[in-house]
Amino acid sequence: MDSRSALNDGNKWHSTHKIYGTLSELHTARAASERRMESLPVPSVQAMVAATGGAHVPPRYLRPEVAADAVASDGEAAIPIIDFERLLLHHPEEEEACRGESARLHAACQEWGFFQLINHGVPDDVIEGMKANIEAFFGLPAETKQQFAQERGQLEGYGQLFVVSEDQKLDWADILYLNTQPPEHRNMRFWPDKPDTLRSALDAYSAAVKTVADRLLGLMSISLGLPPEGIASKCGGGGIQSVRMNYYPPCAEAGKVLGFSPHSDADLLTLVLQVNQVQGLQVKRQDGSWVPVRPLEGAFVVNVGDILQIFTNGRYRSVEHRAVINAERARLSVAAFHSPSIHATIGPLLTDQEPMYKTVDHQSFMRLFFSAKLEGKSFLQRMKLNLDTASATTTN
Ligand SMILES: O=C(O)CCC(=O)C(=O)O
Repeated sequence: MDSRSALNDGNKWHSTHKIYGTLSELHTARAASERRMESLPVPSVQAMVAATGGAHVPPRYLRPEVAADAVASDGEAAIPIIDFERLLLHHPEEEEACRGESARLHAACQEWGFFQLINHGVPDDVIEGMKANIEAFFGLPAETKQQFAQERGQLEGYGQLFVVSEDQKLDWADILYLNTQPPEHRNMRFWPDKPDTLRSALDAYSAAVKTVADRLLGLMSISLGLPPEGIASKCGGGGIQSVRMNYYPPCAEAGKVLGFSPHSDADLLTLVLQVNQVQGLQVKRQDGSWVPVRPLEGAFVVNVGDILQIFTNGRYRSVEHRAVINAERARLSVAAFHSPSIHATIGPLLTDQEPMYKTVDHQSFMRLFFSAKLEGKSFLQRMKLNLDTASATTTN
């Protein structure tokens, strides 16, 4: 997930037609692009649960297919754990430890697309400040939260994302979605001033997390055989960040709903903070089963996004994930999405193999992403080149 206030500048068609493969792709892309980037308004799930006690689940939230999914049991499989401090070791006698950790990071991005990052250096008070403020925000009365509700034609604010039709199934969650970095991309209209420390807590948190993401991208560049600034140099100067704060209320029929539909993230790199240690995030394995993430206290869950998969021409994997619901306890998480500037071009930057993906401008990429409902990795599929016709139809 990712949005840019810079994208919300009306419904202009940008001159990207050269980079789409076929006429029908061009028409599909144009139709998506001309749609407004917005999500249809839906009721607050938290308010619904408060009113009904959560015993009744309206049909729009029921997902009977979830019951048949295979979920790995405790101890069966786990996403790798990466130690950030070890990645940064630089004394000669520490070289081996550093090299070993870098190899583990590279393997995690290729095999899992996910890892937990420990010893990341973001101060405890910054993390605790973020957690306390977001818990306090979702604890406010419904009418107070509504003061920061999304408005038609844009994505930021309190509400939901990816709701594009009246009959689509809905996620059992409420969110607060904001552009956070650089500061000039912020729309303070949607930044809650209640609790009164939320703005400063999010400001400190978003800056600290962006620093970690940028350093990880530098280390990944080296692992990929690029100069340290290899990925950053394709980001159009600094890159951008948005933050999605998720509140998943408990549900008496937890096994029949989903907090977050299966999806992959559109960005380069996502860093997720598990706010209250209630388990819920699950990662899809190649055999189709789901592996629950058991959050480590103080760690970030990091995942590769679609843009990094495209940049690395498929070497790093953007993996499908979802959030399930707890029957008794609310769950909260804070996901920070890191993307290139909106003026960047999205396409493979590793050139030692034939390109597997189209090259498009970031603005068109995001419009396509936000104008459809979440459906696993179907969005990334649409970015794939048909290699048989690639040379005739693209400018890669
Ligand atoms: O709630 C979570 O742990 C995951 C959230 C997520 O996937 C997202 O916000 O993109």
